Amino acid sequence: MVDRAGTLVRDAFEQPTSNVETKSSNTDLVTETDKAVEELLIRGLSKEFPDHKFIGEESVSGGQKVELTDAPTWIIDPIDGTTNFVHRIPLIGICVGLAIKKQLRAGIVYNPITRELFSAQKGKGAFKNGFPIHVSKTEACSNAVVVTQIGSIRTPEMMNSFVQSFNSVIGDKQAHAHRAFGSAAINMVYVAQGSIDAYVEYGLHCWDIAAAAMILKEAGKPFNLMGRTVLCAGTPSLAKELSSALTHVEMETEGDA
Ligand code: LIP
Repeated sequence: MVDRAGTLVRDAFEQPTSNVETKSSNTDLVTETDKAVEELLIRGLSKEFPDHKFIGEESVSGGQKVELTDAPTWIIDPIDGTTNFVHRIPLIGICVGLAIKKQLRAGIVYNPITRELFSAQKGKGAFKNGFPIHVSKTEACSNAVVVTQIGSIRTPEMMNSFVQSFNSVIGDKQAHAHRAFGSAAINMVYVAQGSIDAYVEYGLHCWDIAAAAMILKEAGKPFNLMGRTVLCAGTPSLAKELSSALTHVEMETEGDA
């Protein structure tokens, strides 16, 4: 099913951009392809699992409540990195996560452009195109490639956090490099495969992170799915050092969590 969704996204990626709409703000984009992919995934999964529930980015934009209950729930972001998709930057992820009793059980992040399929199931490890992946062993910020990302929320608090944290991590601590790939899921699976050492972003939603969080969790990282913040790193000492260098933003949890 994710395969079919991938074909849909790849076909659209090869055509000129059309039908871009904005949602909560001018920096929050959606396309016909986002909606079509979400519909395809929900239709297909409901057929196989009629009792299961769904949290989908575009369904929530259409007015559905974010409700994570004990029921098996598929958490879907049809295209994580919609702005990349709109600008034809090939860093996007079709994200499908499964939570049962509010615990993540499985996750898939598929980049249909690069044909990289990241997957994990609880207790079975994390994989890319079938091969095991692992987080990096980097301990110190001065040896790390760090992703700090700002999303669609550009409040003064958010901007201040981003700029202060950038100065502190990249300037004061002299991290090896700064990157930002424009998709929470891609940032996270890159931590999972050890290409980058750490990633921080505030203001995310559960659909941005659920599938990739499962992949990271398989590397032993605890995760608050509804917390709207990601701070992940290959090692606990890097996470600790980074956390003390960041200007944090307090986020309210999502839904009733
Ligand atoms: C996007 C994220 C991106 C983040 C944006 C947004 P979308 O998701 O993956 O990294 O910075 O705030 O949430 O809207 O492309 O699915």
